Formats: sequence, C-alpha cells, structure tokens
Amino acid sequence: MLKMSSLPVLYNAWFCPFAQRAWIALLEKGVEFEYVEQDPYNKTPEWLAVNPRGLVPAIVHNGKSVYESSVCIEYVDEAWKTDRRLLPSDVCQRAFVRIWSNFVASKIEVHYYRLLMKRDRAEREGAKDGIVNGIQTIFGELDEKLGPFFGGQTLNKIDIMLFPFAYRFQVVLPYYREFTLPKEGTDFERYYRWYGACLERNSIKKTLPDNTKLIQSYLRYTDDSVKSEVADAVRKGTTY
Ligand SMILES: N[C@@H](CCC(=O)N[C@@H](CS)C(=O)NCC(=O)O)C(=O)O
Repeated sequence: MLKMSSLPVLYNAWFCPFAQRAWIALLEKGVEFEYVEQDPYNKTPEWLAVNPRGLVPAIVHNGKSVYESSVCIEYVDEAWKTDRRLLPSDVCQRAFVRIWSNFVASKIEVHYYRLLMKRDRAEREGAKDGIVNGIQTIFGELDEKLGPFFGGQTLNKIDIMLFPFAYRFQVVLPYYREFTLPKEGTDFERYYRWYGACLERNSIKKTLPDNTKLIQSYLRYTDDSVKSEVADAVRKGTTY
C-alpha cells in the first residue's frame, strides 16, 4: 500500500548503491522527506504496490510512485525546482550529463557485480579491466577547471550515479577480490581527488553505510547464493 504522508517517502535499503543515489539526490536538494528502510527481497503486496518491480529505491510523492535510480535523480531535480540543480539547464549540457550517467550504468557498475560473481579467472580479469577502463574513460571527461565534481563545485547526476559504486570499489572489492584501482596516471589522480571531495560532501556522508556490514552484505554475491534481479541478469549476461 502506498504510504500516505505529507512528505515524500523514500523507500531505501541501507546496503543498496541504487537506493543511495536517490537518497543523495534528496539530501543534495535539501528536500524534507520520510525515510523508510525497506527489505526489497520480501515481495509483499504492500511493497509491490509501491514499486511493481519490487526494487529499491522508490519515492512516493503526492500519492504516486517513482522508481529506477536514474529516474529518481531526475525526478527529484524536477519536482523540487530550486537553484541547486542536479542537471544543468542548458539542453546540450543536460544531454552530456545523461550520456555519461548512462555510461556509469551500462559500462561501469555491471563490472562490479561481474567481478564479485564470476568464478572464471578470465571473466574476473575482464571485469577488472572493465572497471579500470570505465573509470579512465569517464575521468577523461571531467573538466577539473570547473571544480572537483562533474557538476563543478557541487554534485550533478553523473557524480551521484558513480559515487555509490566508487565507494564499493574502495571498500568491498579489495576485501573479496584484492582489487584496487591504479593510483598513477592523470585520470586516476583526478578520480582520487574527486573521490576525496565526494567523501567531504554532507549529502554523501549521511548515506555512508557501516563498512563491516557492507562487506558482509556482499558475501552472497561472492558465493553465488544471491537471488536478485541484478544477479540473475549477470548470470544470464542480460541487462537489468
Ligand atoms: N535498475 C534499478 C536497480 C535497483 C535494484 O536492483 N535494487 C536492489 C537492491 S540493491 C533490489 O531492490 N533488489 C531486489 C530484487 O532484486 O529482488 C535501479 O537503478 O534503481
């Protein structure tokens, strides 16, 4: 059942990188909202009424549901029209932000799940290369003259799409896969400066999980026991 609240309601799961995006977007915009911790794997009728796909994040606002993390970020930006924009007002710059936000979703994050789930050595090496190449490519696009973020002095949609996975690259992958991103080279120096600046941002700080619990939550990906849409897509080699 949709929760009737005068405030927008964020259905979130503390461990979820997709939900973290919607959470950061709401905090960045300074929106007052109600936080509901939701177990997305328990597909009760009440939960499916909020999001028929049964995935976090979902935002319920004015009695209507919005879901899919990328859509949630844009919704938050458009529904609360403040000066603090997550997408630029210039149509061409907005297209640029969408292109690179899609790049995060299609060319970077998927390798995180592949690296955790695949047993085959060559597939794991391919996933590591996918992360390294993806980070290198996207940081080749960062204009550091404007600021530490893709959004300049403040976060935009690209920063919000990427950060939750960048955090897991730093915290989860060294633990399970002894994987760390290279430190050297212009693009990686930019990456680490960006990452440090993100960690200083209040909207991001408020969403950071406990690292021990976060690592533990990914054990089921590494032993292939996880039952989730994303995991099924990685097993089948399809998109999610
Ligand atoms: N494409 C979705 C993915 C969301 C997603 O997969 N969330 C996970 C938690 S991290 C979930 O709700 N899983 C429940 C399930 O797969 O049944 C988005 O960007 O919002």
